[in-house]
Amino acid sequence: MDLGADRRGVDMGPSAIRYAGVKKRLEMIGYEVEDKGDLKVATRESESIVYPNLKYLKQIVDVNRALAIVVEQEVNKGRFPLILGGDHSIAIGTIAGMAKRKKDLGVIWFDAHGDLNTAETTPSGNVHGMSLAVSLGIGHPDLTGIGGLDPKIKPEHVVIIGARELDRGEKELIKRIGLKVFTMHEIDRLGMPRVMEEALSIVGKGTDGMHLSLDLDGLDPHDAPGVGTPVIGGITYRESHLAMEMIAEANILSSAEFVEVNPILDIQNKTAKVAVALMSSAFGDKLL
Ligand code: 5AB
Ligand code: MN
Ligand code: MN
Ligand code: MN
Repeated sequence: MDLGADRRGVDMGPSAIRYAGVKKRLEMIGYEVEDKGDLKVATRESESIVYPNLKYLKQIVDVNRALAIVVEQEVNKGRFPLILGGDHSIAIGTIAGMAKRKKDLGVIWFDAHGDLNTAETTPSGNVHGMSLAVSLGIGHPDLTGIGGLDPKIKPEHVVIIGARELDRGEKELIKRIGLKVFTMHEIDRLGMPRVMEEALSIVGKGTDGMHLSLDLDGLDPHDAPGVGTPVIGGITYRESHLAMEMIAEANILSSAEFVEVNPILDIQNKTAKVAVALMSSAFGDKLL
């Protein structure tokens, strides 16, 4: 889906990731992979914007309701849900589905952005900049109500990694609810190993599972050029690999999504290939 963003093209992200060989790569390291195909998404050209500060609200709600149901069903079968995006608004459905089974879900939000806006604070009206707030129970009731009325995750179980472009309202919210954010500043100062140690200890404390929500724009645009909202000064390819390897070692991952891959802006499918490489590390692939 790309209805949650202004820039067109992330709806083709899942195709690009499939083309980059995600299934084969995961099978190579020993997983049995079932591709459930794409969810049905309304066509932008046949829809119109009703609320300028919540663009395509209804269409996004529909997709995320459907997503939450599939995610829950797959977890109930004992499977690991891996969601490919698509704009980041799909995290709403993924996390709502997981929350049905995990009452204390930890979340690593790997992103240049906070995705903590609401209809009141958004500078763009784009729902992909609101999905973390929604999962925390903050935002429009049509969004926060997906998969039940309760907040799906608690602030003390969430960390953001890679932030370098936060809006004013997002900064205020972070302070108000006490969210742990490892900005690029902390990554520069502490280094990725320390940041991941601290992050994993937070998301592993008092939790019954962990979700990785990886927005490819968390990486530096040099390494991941095919994203809708690039921000310079990001996490390197090697640092992001280390982060994934440390996630694999922690052995607490229970779901993951890789989002915001934009093939239109990409260079020879590089960003989709990076996404697949990171997935394989997060799933335990080792160099030796
Ligand atoms: B993404 C911005 N904060 O709300 C907004 O790519 C950008 O899922 C949001 O992280 C970027 O429109 C959303 C300016
Ligand atoms: Mn982002
Ligand atoms: Mn807890
Ligand atoms: Mn995002």
